[in-house]
Amino acid sequence: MRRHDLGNRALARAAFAQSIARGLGDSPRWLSCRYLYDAEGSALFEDITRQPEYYLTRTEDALLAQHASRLRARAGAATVVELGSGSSTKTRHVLRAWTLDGQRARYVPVDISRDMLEASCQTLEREFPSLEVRALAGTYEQAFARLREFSPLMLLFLGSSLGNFDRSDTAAFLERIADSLSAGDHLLLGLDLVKDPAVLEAAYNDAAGVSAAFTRNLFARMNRELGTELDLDAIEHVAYWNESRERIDIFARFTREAVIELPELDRSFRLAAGEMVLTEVSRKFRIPEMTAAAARHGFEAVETITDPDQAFALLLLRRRPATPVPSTRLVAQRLLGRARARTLELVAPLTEEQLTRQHSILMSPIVWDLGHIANFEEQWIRRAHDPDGRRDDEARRRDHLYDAVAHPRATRAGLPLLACSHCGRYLEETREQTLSALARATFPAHDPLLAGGFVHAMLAQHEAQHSETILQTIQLMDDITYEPPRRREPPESVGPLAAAEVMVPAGPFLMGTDDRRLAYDNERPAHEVIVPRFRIDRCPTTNHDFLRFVEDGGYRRRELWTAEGWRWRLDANVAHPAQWLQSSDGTWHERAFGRLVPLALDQPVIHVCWYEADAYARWAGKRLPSEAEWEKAAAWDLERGTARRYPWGDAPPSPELANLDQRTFSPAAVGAYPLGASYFGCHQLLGDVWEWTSSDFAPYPGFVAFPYAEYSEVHFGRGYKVLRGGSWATQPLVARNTFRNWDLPQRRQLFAGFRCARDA
Ligand code: AVI
Repeated sequence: MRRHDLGNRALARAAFAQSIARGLGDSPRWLSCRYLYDAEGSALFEDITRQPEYYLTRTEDALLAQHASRLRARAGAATVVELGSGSSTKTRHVLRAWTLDGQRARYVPVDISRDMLEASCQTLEREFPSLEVRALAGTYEQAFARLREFSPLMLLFLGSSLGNFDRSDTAAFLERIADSLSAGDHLLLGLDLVKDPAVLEAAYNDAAGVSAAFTRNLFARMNRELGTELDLDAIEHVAYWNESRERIDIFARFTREAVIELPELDRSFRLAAGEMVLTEVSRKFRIPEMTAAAARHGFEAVETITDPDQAFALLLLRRRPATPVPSTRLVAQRLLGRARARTLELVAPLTEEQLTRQHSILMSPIVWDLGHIANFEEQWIRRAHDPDGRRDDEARRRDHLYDAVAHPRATRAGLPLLACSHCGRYLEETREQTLSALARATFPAHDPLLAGGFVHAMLAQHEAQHSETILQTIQLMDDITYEPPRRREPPESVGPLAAAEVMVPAGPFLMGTDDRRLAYDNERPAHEVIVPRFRIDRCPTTNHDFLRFVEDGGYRRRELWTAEGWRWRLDANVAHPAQWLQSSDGTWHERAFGRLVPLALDQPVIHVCWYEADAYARWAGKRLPSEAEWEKAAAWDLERGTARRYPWGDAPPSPELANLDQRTFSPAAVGAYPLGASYFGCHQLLGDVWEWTSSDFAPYPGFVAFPYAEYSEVHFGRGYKVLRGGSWATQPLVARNTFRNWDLPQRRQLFAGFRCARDA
């Protein structure tokens, strides 16, 4: 946790600037309430809690004083963990009850401010001699990963702080808490209740003007930390009851035009006179709705405590035993079933001849891919379930025939491959054996092949990857118009994006993953990488951009190419991307699955090799991103200090988020997936086109080959370049921020494009 401590001043400043750019770049504009609480803001908030109109803290404090021992009786001698502990004042009532008569107890305050934690730890240990204090400095999200260590526990989230999230964030927050707690752990929420709007509005518009000073301090903080020169006298505090959303909305209203410059991000925002920026929401709760929401996230209500005026509530919840997740067996069956259905669907329109012929020396005949899928499955199921089982000669012959290392792609057509019908039977029979082994399988934690269904997920991923290879082969067939059984139009672009690039600040991030269920060995282990500040394009390079390079003589200008790139360019004798064609009247078309279509200028360029991407980047005065830069731009949430599984978060891919899953048969226009943007605001990082990076394929520090060296290890240091992100032809099962693909720099058959980066 310490490593990503946002207490580091430079990092905290960068996160603040980034957050402002995210909020002011949005419509309507907002600013994150996280940043209201610097030292000055926290002091002002303490002052708010003492104002006569602000009843919340007083009421909650009285409820805790009166009912702490009851809570102790209900929750048992659990460790008390508190989110956003601040100075831990209200918590003293709880700690008093927990340490009554010298009972030993443990308190784990979580706060972003290390200074605050150190000060309050010392005082608390002095005040409560039988209390062990274990502070966690970091964001809530970082703390969630550690909660299991402290179970049985009672997690406190007091002060109605849950009200400062908007509705979707509340649900996500509850879900994350539920995931991090163990069955039987408790959650104590302090909740301000819906009441007379006049009382509520007064609480956020105190007569002494402290609330106004609190809002204004956000801009004073910008002036202090980011060097903006805002006139604070021209900023008004506006807070009123939003009836339909049952919350107080708090705005900063600019009485004069103002400009917020963020030079480190190359961003500048003009705020018009009269413009209001949302700085905070403070939602008010109804107990039945809240207990229902908690129930949806796996909590049962244990106790509800309110004051006589029903102004405020303490809601004690208990984590129910996790609802049984679909069993490992069921998941394995589903993954394997889906991958197989897709393979068969994709090859269904092809004739025997098309399946058997070698269409390009770069690709296998498709029957080889099919036989290899079956053989790979046959071998791994045997290794997982019957490692000592004997292989007869026939089986060994099959193993040799479909050995990808022994037979390079160009030679595979010459092998005595199974005919299509035999191959179909081989796939079917192998799958029957797999499913019957699966029906009897256990998944012992000590067996890395079987634990969590690893080997079955690996087989499904392997087949999913081959389905993309098969699509590459079909794209290279010159005698067919391929009509897929199912096709979907991608969404339309929401229009040009405001900035062409985003700035990613310097600092550490966690690259890779420790996941052992789905991730490949080359994605492991998660490790800290420090990347200097850089700029990266918000979208992949489009056909429009690439055409400008072509028309500017990009393929003729030696100075734009590396020595090897130029050699390739001369040998291959190319002057445009692999599937482009120019008509005699000068117009450009693109060949896609046997169809000639006008070149779609707003789509990412596709079927370019690394050399072409590299030359383009040089022409544009940029460079390709390293894979660490790509992954940071895709995965890192600077404010939470955690990595996302997908650019948009942890929710699985869907057709609104990314162009994946072999349905569109083409990249989508840039700007078509605003909901899929990453924390830093990059679009279309997953799906559409694989993106070439500047990096050579190499192991991460601490890499261990598993379960076989031929997947990754034998390819390290062999001149392969890494691609990231996945294309429209990638199945969601193999699309994630940490996934690494690789190929030689001259290869153009991949559904690959790129985006550029540059130093900042
Ligand atoms: C911290 N939080 C629960 C306060 C509230 O009431 O929503 C923040 C606050 N903002 C203005 N006044 C109080």
